[in-house]
This record gives sequence, C-alpha cells and structure tokens, in this order.
Amino acid sequence: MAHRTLPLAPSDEDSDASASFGMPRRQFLAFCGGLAMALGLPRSAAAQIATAIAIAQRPSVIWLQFQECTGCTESLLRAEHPTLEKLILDVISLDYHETLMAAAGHQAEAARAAAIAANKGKFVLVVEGAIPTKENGIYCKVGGRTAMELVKEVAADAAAVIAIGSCASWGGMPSTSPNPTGASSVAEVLGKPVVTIPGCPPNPYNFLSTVVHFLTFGKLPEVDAKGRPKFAYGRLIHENCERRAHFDAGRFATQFGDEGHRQGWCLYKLGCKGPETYANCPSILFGDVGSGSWPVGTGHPCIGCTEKGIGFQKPIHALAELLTVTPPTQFARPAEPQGVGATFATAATVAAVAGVAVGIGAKIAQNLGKHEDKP
Ligand code: FSX
Ligand code: SF4
Ligand code: F3S
Repeated sequence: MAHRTLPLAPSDEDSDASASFGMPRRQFLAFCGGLAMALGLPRSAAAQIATAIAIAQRPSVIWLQFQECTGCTESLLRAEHPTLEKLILDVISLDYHETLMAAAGHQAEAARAAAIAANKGKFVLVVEGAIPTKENGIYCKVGGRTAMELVKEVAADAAAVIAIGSCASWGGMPSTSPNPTGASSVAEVLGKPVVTIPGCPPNPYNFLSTVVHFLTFGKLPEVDAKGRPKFAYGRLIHENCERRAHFDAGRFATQFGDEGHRQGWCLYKLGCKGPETYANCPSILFGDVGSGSWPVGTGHPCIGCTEKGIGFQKPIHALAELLTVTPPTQFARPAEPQGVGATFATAATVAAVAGVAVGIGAKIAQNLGKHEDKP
C-alpha cells in the first residue's frame, strides 16, 4: 500500500476527511495522533494514519455472527469519538452485518455473496461469536448452513480474519463446561491463527485501532501468542489499575459493601483477576461515560473476560494467581480521584519520554476527538 506524507498545510484530502468525521482539521490530526499512541507508535506516525484515513480505499468488512449475545456489536454501537456510524462510513466499508443491515432472508444471503465477489482476496472478515462443532455444527445455522461451513467459506476469500470478542477468540461463555455444543474459536475451526480481540464485550477502541493499523500499513498489528494485539493486551490489568496502590499497601475489600469496598480499596480478596489478565481496560475505559467506567472502577472484581482459562472458567471469587509482584513504575496515589484520564498532551508526553505507549498511549484513545482547538 503506497503512502504519502501529510502536508503541514491543510490539503483537500485530509480536510475532506476531517469534515466527514465532523472535526476541525487540527482535531482530526490530534485524533490520528491519539490513534498512533494507542497503537504504541511514535507520534510521527499520525501523519501516515491521517493520510491513510483520508485517501486509502476503505477496506471492505464482512461481519459474521454465530454463538454470541451481540454484545460485541452493541459495544461498537456505543463507541463515541468517532461514533461507529463514522467508523463505518469513513474508515471501513461494512458490506455485510446481519444486525445492522436492512436486508433479510435471501436478500441478505445475496448481499454476502455480492460483497465477497466484489472484494475477493481483499476484504477483512470479522467473526463475532463462537462456532459449535459438535454434531457437525448443527447448533448454529444461518440461511440453512452451519457456522462451520460459513466461516470456512468466507475466510478462504478474506485478506485477513479478526475474531472479535472472547467467544470468537477462544470460545468464551458458550464454551463454558460442559460445553454441550462444542463451542470453539475461529482459529480452532479454521486450523490457523487469527488476530483476536477478546473481551466480553471487547473494547471498541481496540477494534478501531486494529482496523486503522490495517488501513495504514496494509497488515494487522503485532500480536501475542494468543493472537491478541500487543498494543492492547501487552500489560496486565493489575499494572494499570487505579487501586494498585491499595494492593501494594495491603488494603483490601473483603466483602461487598464493607468499609474497604466503600473506600475503593483493592478487590483482590473478592476474586479480582486483574493480576492474571492481560488487557487495557483501566487505561481506555468503556462507553465514554466518564471516569471509573470499567469493572473494577465500578467496584466489581475483574472476572478475566479477555483471558482464556480464566473468564467463565475460574470461579469468580477464587483468588487470582499473581503473575507479577513488581509494582509498576508509576500509578495513582491512593488519595487520587479515581479514573481521571490523562489529557492528550500529558499522556503523549509521558508516553514519549517513558517509551511505554502501551497503557498510557491507550489512555489517549479514550479521549479521542474530545480535545478541540488546542494549539
Ligand atoms: Fe456477547 Fe460478542 Fe461476550 Fe461473546 O461479545 S459480549 S457473549 S464475547 O461474542 O456478543
Ligand atoms: Fe486492581 Fe484487581 Fe489488581 Fe486490586 S487485584 S490492584 S483491584 S487489578
Ligand atoms: Fe473483562 Fe476484566 Fe476488563 S472482566 S472488561 S478483562 S476488567
């Protein structure tokens, strides 16, 4: 994929892009800078991202849904800055999505066939939901065909496959013991690794950042051994948690509603799986509703929903294994107001100086599009 450097003076192309995002050009560039930092890239990559969003052909996306609750799609619909609507219209071409499309029945089947034919070898296949494999996959059928058949057929013509949500990534809730339908991951059914964005639901910014990486660089981001993008799943929740200082000081809630719980102390003794779960939840939060909007921030232990073998497997109140014992280099003081996000400028500076964009950079993603007209 060829790229041009974004000129410092406004160009028609990026002005058009900023207009279609409903942002002034300066804010559009800040948005691209935030995406660069969220991806763990140097701030200078912002120009490349802006150019890609402005002039690259939007990748065709075919979205399949199997054993799931539609929470993945719902979490995308609740995304803001930009909204999913803008994501659809300006970053990807969502050519098939059963929940969002107007077509039904034979029209929907025809729409999928047409989208595949028009973008053969070039589209991104996104799979939401686990795939039942027992009894030849009869427990999930769309248009009379099993999920197993459909995912193999569509994946054969895709340029890239993304498993969104824990169900598609590793089986998730449908695979919980005794797993009566043989619910399996996309990678297991296809017999090859795919990029996974686990979470139940997953964070929409991690999907957005992954797609923008594909758009900008023509390939999906670097992943860990479980197929998870390292920019989002490179650190333990426990490393970025606003309650970490309480953990290190030995201040724990021991019952819901007790004094420690009301004081916002560490939830480890209530079964928090943050010490054995890799995800950026405390950094980027959920739903754009303000501070504290993630499980631990609301007072509930993390159940490890992004982590195979933890979420929906390990009992909710069982103690987590402590994968690291070293305190992070920096975290909020116990008296700090909880969940206050970094500003774009401060987080970018800290990330650049520390060279650890994972986590801190991701904090910026939370604030994408919220910083207007700063010099
Ligand atoms: Fe639901 Fe998605 Fe959970 Fe699964 O998210 S939120 S059950 S991960 O596939 O719809
Ligand atoms: Fe936060 Fe949970 Fe770790 Fe406590 S155990 S610091 S609540 S992630
Ligand atoms: Fe899931 Fe834990 Fe994040 S429950 S949403 S991984 S805080």
